[in-house]
Amino acid sequence: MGVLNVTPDSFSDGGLFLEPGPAVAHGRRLVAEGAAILDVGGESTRPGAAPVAVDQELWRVMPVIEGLAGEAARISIDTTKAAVAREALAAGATIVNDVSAFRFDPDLAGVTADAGADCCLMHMLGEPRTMQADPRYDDVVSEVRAFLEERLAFAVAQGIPEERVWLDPGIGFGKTVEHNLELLRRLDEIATIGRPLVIGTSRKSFLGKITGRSEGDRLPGTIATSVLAWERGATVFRVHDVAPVRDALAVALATVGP
Ligand code: PMM
Repeated sequence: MGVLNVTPDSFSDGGLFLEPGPAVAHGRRLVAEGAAILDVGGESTRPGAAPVAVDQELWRVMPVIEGLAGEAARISIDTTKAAVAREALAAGATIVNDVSAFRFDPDLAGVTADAGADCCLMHMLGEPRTMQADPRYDDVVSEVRAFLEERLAFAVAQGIPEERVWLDPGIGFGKTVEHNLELLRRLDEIATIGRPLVIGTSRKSFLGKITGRSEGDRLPGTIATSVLAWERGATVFRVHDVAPVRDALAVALATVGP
């Protein structure tokens, strides 16, 4: 899953692809690099980020989705808003990636169900504005696991078939470095829920805290964590650098015996 942020303020690619032309070109590049999914987002979820109005978000993402609708990759809309998902799905998106796991907009699950779309439900402690202010858990893995099971049940109750739900522990969303590492260490416990597991470590700040590297130099950490996550059950990898992560995963996969 290649990251395509059409935002002025996302932490590593904010402002790079605000115009539809460069954003669509970048999406095509990610497909050429081997992305099976393009995750298009118009609202930054970085810690402390301010919410974006529906109109503004639509204005950012719709030309990009329309421009990429014919490409050889599925399009996922990274939004918490039903109104944005509705338009995106009508224009060709087939996956709803909601970092709030249907908590922020009561209508988003219904829109997803009606469209017959797949969805990715992610764990976040609270909301982006406040999530990194002293996050605490008794046991981060069992709490994230219980949350994801509860949101999966909610989605099914709202009419989304279980087979259409993917889950994501939400690396960096209301978590300290230790919480992120514990989730990666014990990711197999979350995989036992039995739904496809999405993981997004790409260029995130915990990699910088470990290596001392800035955002553009965190690819080795992204690769290491993606391969470890694959070994522990992840099957969808949300990354900025598609080609190198794909190569790393291809090599990891080749080590599995016949
Ligand atoms: N991370 C970000 C945004 N959306 N969605 C999912 N499912 N999982 C993630 O880890 C995730 C996400 C933040 O990263 P960005 O600013 O690079 O988009």
